[in-house]
Amino acid sequence: MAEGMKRYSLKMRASKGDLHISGAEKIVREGELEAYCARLLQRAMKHSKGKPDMVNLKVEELDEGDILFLQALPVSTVQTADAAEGMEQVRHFLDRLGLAHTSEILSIWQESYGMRGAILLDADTLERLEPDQERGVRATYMDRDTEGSRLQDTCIAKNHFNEALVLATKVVNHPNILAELCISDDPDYVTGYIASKELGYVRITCLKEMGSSNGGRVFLFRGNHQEELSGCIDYLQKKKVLVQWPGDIHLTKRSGEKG
Ligand code: PML
Ligand code: MG
Repeated sequence: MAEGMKRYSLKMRASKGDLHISGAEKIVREGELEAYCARLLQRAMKHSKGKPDMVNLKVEELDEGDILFLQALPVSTVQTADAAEGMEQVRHFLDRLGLAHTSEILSIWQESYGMRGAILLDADTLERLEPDQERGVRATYMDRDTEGSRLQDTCIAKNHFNEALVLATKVVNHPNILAELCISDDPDYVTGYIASKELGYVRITCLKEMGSSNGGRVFLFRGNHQEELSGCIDYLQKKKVLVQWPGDIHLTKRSGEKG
C-alpha cells in the first residue's frame, strides 16, 4: 500500500475531574491524521460543557483487511409533539418487531441514563448482558466513509445525526442485535431514534423534555448467551466499520404508527 494511505483510528476523550466533557472518534488516512488530531483537540477544548483538564488522543494503525464496509440504514422521520408521544411511537415500532415485553424494555431503557456505554438487553428474557453494568457496552471503531464522495467533513462540531447513523448502522448489522433505542444525553437535543435492519433508522423528533440530560442507549440482543454473546460484544467494541452513504441523505417523512 502506498505510503500515506494506511488508515488509522483516532479517538479523543476529554474530561474535567470526574466530569466527562466530550468524546469523538474518526477513522482516517495517514495523510489526514494531523489535521484530524487538531480538529478533535479543538472540539475538546471548545466544548459547551466547559474546558477540560485532561484530553486523551489515541492513534492506532488499522489493518485495511479488517475493515467492514456497510451501507447506511435508510432514514425516516416521525414528527412527535412531546416526549410522551415520542415514547408511544417507540412502543409501536417495538410491537411491530414482534417483541413481547415492550413496556419493560422502555422502562429498562431509563437505567442507561448517565452510563458511558449502552445496555445490552436480552429482548426475550430481559436479562442485562453487559460484562460491566456500570459502564455498559460501547460501540466504537466506526466512522463515515467519505472517500469517493465530494463531501469531506472538515467540521469540528458534533453532528448528532451523522454520528448516530454511523453507530446505529454498525450496531444493528450484527445478526444478534434486533434493534437499538437511543436518546441523546445532550440537554438541548430532543431527537432520538429506534433503528433495526427491518425498520431502518427511524428518527423520532421529540423523545424527551428540552433541558433534560436523561439520555442513553439500549441494544436489544437475541441469541445464545454461551455461543453468541461474546462474539457480539467483540463486534460492537472492536470491529472496524466504515459506513457509506451518498452525499446528502434523503430524509423521508414517515407517518406515525397507529395505536
Ligand atoms: C447523541 O447525543 O450522541 C445521540 C444523538 C441522537 C441523534 C438522533 C438524530 O438526530 O437522528
Ligand atoms: Mg452526548
